Amino acid sequence: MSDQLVQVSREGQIAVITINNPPVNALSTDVREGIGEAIENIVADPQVKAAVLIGAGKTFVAGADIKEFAKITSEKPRESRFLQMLLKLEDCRKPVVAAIHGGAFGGGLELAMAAHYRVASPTAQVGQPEVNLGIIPGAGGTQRLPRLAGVAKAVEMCAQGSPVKAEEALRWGIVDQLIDGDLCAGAVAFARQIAEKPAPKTRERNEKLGTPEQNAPLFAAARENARKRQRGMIAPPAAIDAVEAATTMPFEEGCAFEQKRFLECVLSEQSKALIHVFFGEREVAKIPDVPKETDVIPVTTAAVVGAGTMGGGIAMVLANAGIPVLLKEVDQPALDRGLANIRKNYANSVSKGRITQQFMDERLALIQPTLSFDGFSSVDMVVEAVFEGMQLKKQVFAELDCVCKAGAILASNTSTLSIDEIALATSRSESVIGTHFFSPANVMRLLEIVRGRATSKEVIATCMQLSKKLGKLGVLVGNCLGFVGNRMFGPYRREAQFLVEEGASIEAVDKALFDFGMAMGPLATGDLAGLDVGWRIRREYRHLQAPGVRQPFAEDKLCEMGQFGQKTGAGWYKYDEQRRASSDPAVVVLLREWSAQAGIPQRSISSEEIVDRCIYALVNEGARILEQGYALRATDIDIIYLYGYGFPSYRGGPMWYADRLGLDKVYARICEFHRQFGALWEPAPLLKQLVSEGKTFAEFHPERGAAA
Ligand code: T1G
Repeated sequence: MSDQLVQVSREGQIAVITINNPPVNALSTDVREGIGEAIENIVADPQVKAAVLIGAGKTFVAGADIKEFAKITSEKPRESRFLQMLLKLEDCRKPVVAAIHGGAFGGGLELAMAAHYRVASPTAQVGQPEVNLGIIPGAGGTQRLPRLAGVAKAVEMCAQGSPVKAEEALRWGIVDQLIDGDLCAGAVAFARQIAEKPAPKTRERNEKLGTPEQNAPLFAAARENARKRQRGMIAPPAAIDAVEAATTMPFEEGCAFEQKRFLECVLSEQSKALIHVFFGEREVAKIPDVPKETDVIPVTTAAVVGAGTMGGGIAMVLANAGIPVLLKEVDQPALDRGLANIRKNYANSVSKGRITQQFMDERLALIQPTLSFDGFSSVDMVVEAVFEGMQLKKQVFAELDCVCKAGAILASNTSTLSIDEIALATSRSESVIGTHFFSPANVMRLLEIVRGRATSKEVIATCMQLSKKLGKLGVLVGNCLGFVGNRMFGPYRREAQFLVEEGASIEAVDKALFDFGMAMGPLATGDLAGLDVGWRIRREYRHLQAPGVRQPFAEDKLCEMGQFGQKTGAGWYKYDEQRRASSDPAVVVLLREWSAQAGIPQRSISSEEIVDRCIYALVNEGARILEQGYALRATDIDIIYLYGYGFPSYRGGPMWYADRLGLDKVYARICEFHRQFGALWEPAPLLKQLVSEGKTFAEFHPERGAAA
């Protein structure tokens, strides 16, 4: 087996060891053994003077086989066979050159660093992304990288997990040379040059490890940065500790320290959650009834109707992907406002060094403002982003139906309204789909793609594929009120309001969810998004509310007072010019009055109850969405909540979180709330069913024929 995965060929006196484990040459047990055997063979072969280690296919090595982590069951230190293989490679007396193309990530970079030299194609990337999986490098990465690149760069790469481009890797001494053109030929030529030279061992290169005095501020800054930017995650601090160990311990001891921290992390709930997210991000792209080979419609030109906050952001997303886009508004002042906003956003990114002025100018040139539908007849796709009202949207779609060419995709950025009803305004429902971007559209990664009853598979396949090109994570959902994300967010924010009406303070509710790991508390999130958005929708759908069922009143009352949140300088909190929030005593007083008028007894409420009511409200509604088939998998809901609603990635998403807690425990708590608060907390039938079957959301797959 290993000999297919690792092949050895010869270029004269240079052995070429090729790792061939598609699609990303993951270092499975067999691959690792194959490399070990190859090293033994070249050592034993007198003809061989040096060797090249290279990956077949699109990349060098994407790291350890993540699927194998599930086999690790105890923290008992174990002799890492991978570490041993790397020591054997490093001790090989014939120099080995790692030739990197695509990516050398995690164990892939550790393998390359155990080699004696590293060359790379200019487009290659290297990195230690393990923290994104809730772990740390486990095969000497935290010990060899600081010896090659210095402590500062190593701690940044291991704690933040971001990839480094080849040019920068060369600058930091991680790679020794960039090879243009044929990488293998270039690497063999390089190997010939160094064949007679001594084989430098990375583990013996201590000159870049610095002194405790030099390193102390570095590690302090790295820990502070991790505390702020990777709040709640255990792997980044562990990675910093391991790199620090490299500066205070001999190599072998440093590796043992790293191994111990690696095992702690890989057995943690956080790592299981983040690995679920890793594979989930890839699984959401798979639509059971829309196979990979489904025809897609080329989208080389586009148009956006509405240059408001969302329309402008969507136009930027399309332009950033190199797609020329018409941006239509109803009048010049509105168009000017939209364009000014776009320019401001780009200028902001230029000032922060995220993009170049040239990139900004090129993108702006792709955005063509217009006040008419001229030119719409030739575009491949239109995204409508006008005000959230059914009448207006149907009017726009009726106009698009007249002006757009046959086969053009007609998409709506609605965040709640029925795609099927919007499609009725056209003669081509099969071309109508929902593309729900999240604000700010040019920043948020999530794209909720809403399948209408008649939407064709080609249109679905096209939008799923296009989402990747736009740098978005496309998740396909069914057409129900609020789709998946907002439909679940309703009960979540409902409970947050109820808790305040029952006596919890605004700050306590937001703090409890923030401490749970949400990017922002539910009430502050309302102020950011604008309380009036939900208010308008509640008023439009008041007729659907079940009579006699308790409804939150606080936000409606704030909106009736014109307090829509940040955009009006006051909502749940009051805001200064820099939009910094502070508590608003006037709102606190009003809340108590409103609760008294509503006859709601006040009580002190624990943060545990606050979290349970908000998060379990998400889970219960998620279960309904699954059983009704508006989401393909529980994983899809998790990915939506991570990338659209700031749910902590290290908890895996609401459905995964519930599965790990134990659905029986979640169900029992929801039954308790049902008894205490009534019909709104009726447990979802699916939850009850899975508990009775001892199953999890992860094991549940809505039968085909459901809406999503
Ligand atoms: N293990 C197992 N499967 C993997 C994998 C891996 N390391 N990397 C990718 N896959 C699968 C993936 O699920 C998908 O499967 C297919 O390959 C193509 O991937 C010892 C402990 C390299 C940038 O974190 O970031 O090393 O969906 O769709 O967009 O210290 O894959 O087709 O069935 O992502 O071109 C550290 C993980 C591991 C890098 C390519 N390494 N991979 O992106 O393709 S821990 C990583 C990636 C470790 C050591 C430690 C990306 C990629 P399917 P894809 P892509």
